[in-house]
Amino acid sequence: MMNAQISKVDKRDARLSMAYITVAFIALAVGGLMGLLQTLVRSGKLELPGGINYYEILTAHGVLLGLGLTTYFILGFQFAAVSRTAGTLSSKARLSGWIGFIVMVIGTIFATWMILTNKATVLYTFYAPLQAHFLFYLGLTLLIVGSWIACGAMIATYMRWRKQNPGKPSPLLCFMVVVNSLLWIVCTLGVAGEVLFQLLPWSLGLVDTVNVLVSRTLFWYFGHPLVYFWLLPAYMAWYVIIPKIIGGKIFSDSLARLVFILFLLFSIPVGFHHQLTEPGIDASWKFVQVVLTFMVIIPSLMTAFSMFATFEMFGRSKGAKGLFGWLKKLPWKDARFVVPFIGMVAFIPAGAGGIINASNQMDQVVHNTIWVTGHFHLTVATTVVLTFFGISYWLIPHLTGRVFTKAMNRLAIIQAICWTIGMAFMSGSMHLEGLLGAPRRTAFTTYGNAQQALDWIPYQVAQAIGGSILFLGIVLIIVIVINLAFFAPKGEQDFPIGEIAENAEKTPMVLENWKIWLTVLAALILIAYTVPFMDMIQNAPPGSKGFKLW
Ligand code: HAS
Repeated sequence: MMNAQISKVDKRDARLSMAYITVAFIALAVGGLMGLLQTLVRSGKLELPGGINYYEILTAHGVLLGLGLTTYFILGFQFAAVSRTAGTLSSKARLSGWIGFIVMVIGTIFATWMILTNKATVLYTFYAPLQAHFLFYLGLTLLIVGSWIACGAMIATYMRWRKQNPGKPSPLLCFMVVVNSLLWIVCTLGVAGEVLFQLLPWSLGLVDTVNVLVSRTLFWYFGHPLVYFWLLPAYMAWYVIIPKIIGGKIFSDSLARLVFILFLLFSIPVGFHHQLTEPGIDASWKFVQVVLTFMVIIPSLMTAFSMFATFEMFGRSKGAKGLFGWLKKLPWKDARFVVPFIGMVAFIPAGAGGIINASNQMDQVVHNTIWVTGHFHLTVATTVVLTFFGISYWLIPHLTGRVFTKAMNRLAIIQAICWTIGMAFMSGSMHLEGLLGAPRRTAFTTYGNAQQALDWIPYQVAQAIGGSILFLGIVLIIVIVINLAFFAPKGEQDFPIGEIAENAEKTPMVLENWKIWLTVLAALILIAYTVPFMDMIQNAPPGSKGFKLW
């Protein structure tokens, strides 16, 4: 049921949402510059000036883009989505949103300051035994705590709606925000535990060792659901907003809700698939978590089906003939559709790469190679980020009382073409070079024999070409975003919300029975992690102290 009467985000909520989105694009600009420098260094064509450490800019690139751009944009988008569908935030919820924002910004400043002063050159996964200054870990803790406060405000607004509309399914977009917020809160418990009980005391000198296996397991308990925390806002736009933009209908409300519930259940108990080559974890538990990983592929396949159904239903309604006639009926001149669509198409090879990663035997070939870097530059840096750009083209003018002009629409399509070409060069060559065994996270692949390094140079030059084109794409998106926020003509830009197709099934209320879903989630996490985690504690390396975390 759409709350159709709310058509505009309240100005006060719009300011809150824009604050988060502004920080997101600042992170994109700085983090993107670091990415350009990385590809130039790796091509052997650039020496970093002033003895800047390559791994310092690699850490900045990963933290600012992987954790900064995504988290701030997602929270900004989710606040706008909740306000647009479940009603204007209460003053308490809005205040919590601002408190969360301030806590996150303080944390971001600490973490970025430590990175840029070479006191936290630990990459975005901050694996021990690499150690950062304690302010880096404190900064990350504040970033997460601030995001919890923000998610709490969104969930409280959803609960208010449910109380005001007993027995009715909540607005689909608001339901999706709640699932993504719950997923984020549950999965960040892992990394919060790692930082608070292991890395912070260790970096403060309170303990002198750290149980590395436990720290990595807590990180990857968080690390894979992190990618779905990124993906689900893109899916929100695909399911609820794209149908409206193309002039179609949402294929099925209950399928969309079920997809999100499946992500909530299966995206968390799978972290071992990042640790398949790791000693100290019994292979049978790795097998259990790989099976669960393959479960989490299913909601994406359902999404592919649902998108094709949405497009075809619309095309047929416009008289499309033949197997693919509906493709012609889609709005190919509208950046609000075309840019996320390119993200969808990119997700086909990206997802296939994920399935290769998750396949134990094949992962032995690609693990820790630059293939994995190619994988996530397709998934998060193309599918998710291009969808975020597509959302920005209507969301930013909607929030700032301006319009998305024809000129900006044209520039947005040019930007997406630039992104696609740059990423084809960069991610494509990363995948190929990874298959040749080139390691990831290295300034310059001189590992192994010199001949090998020479073999890899052409791929790194291709990455530098791709990275430079991508950086041009970043300049373009920053120009568009600044224009839409401050210079585009004043006016009303619609916040598109799709309607459910007439013949769609009625939405079963069980999908909003959080007691059931959170109980199943807790059971899956306990099944997947209890025994192997106890194993890590009981058989901790000699000299470990206390609860064997150190
Ligand atoms: Fe991944 C590593 C497995 C999805 C991001 N992944 C990473 C890392 C990142 C990342 C950041 O199992 C590196 C972490 C690090 O630094 O070490 N990944 C998967 C699997 C999926 C997957 C099984 N990954 C993602 C998404 C990400 C992301 C989404 C970010 C947003 N990934 C792994 C594994 C590793 C890994 C291992 C560790 C590797 C190692 O050894 O270290 C699945 O969710 C993928 C399912 C998706 C599909 C595709 C469905 C297609 C759709 C679009 C259809 C197109 C349409 C348009 C409708 C099966 C939905 C119309 C088209 C027309 C042509 C008309």
